[in-house]
Amino acid sequence: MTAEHTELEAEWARAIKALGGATEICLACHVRPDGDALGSMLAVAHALRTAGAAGRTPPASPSPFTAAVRVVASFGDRPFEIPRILRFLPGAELLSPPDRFPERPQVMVTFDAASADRLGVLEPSAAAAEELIVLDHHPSNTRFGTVNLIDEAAAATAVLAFELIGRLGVGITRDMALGLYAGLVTDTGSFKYSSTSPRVHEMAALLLRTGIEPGAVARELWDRSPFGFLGLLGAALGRARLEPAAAAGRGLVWTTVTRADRAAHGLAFEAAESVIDVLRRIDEADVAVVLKEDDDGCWQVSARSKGQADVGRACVALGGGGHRLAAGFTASGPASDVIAAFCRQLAIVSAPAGGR
Ligand SMILES: [Mn+2]
Repeated sequence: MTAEHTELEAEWARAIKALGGATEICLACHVRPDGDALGSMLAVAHALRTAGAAGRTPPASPSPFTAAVRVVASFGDRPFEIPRILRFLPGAELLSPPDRFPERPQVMVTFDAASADRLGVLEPSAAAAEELIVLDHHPSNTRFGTVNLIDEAAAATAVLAFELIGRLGVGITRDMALGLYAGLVTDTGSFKYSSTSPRVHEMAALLLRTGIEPGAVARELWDRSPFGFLGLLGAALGRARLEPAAAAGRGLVWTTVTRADRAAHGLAFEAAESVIDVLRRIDEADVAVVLKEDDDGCWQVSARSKGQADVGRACVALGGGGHRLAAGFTASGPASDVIAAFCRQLAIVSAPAGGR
């Protein structure tokens, strides 16, 4: 057993103890949640409701809870809206808007948030929480909790949420499985990315045994768009640029999705999310970048690498976060300046092509 593993084991014990002693548990995932953030949180919300209720029954049950538990779950977006593609996840009734989130939670758990500012308007609640359990897998995590369950080797936060549910002694139901599976397929790109370990498929197998339908999940997450999306995609792809010299000569392809594009087709911000999946196919570029203009006029920048460039380090240097092959940051100003700044960071973190 490695020292790292022993340390993580001690954190798990602290987490279960803190949860078991709580009468109110407040869950929060990062703003503009993706399938991993919201899916993991909802799965744990379902589990806590089960385990918390079990706390009222005699000690024969494996539940660590000694009293009935109230569960609050939210994320710090105003307006508070569940992203359209995630509305199929069971548990919307378990969510409350951030205004109803306790200002000083007894025990708070965060999901898939690499730093406290990713909690949006719920950041002050995290700072004031008596016990703050951080569940995450981003290498850039700032360890802002009192208990940090951070495993960079985990393919998704859903892997850690699955582990937590197991340690609470709760059996996985179909509702929990849908959330966890959404997290797993979101963060592994439907089992396409190199994070797809044997452990990922083993977990997926256990989830599928609850009867969830993987085809239906994929259709909800990726294979649906209103007709206007084609117009937005056409506009974004039409102004894509290839920068062959970027990323130490490995190439970078980039484009923008503006507010005007979205307004022209009546689309919300999240419609821009899948544009990166087209750009990242391009053979001439190791790196793909999409600048998505949000409703406040800021660029939400998504970056992907095929394996050579470390876009995570470049994004962290620009105030963002993420993984080596998938990361992001926020910026303002002309798009070409933002790309130039990103390319400078990439040059710093990239070894020359052909070298090591
Ligand atoms: Mn994640």
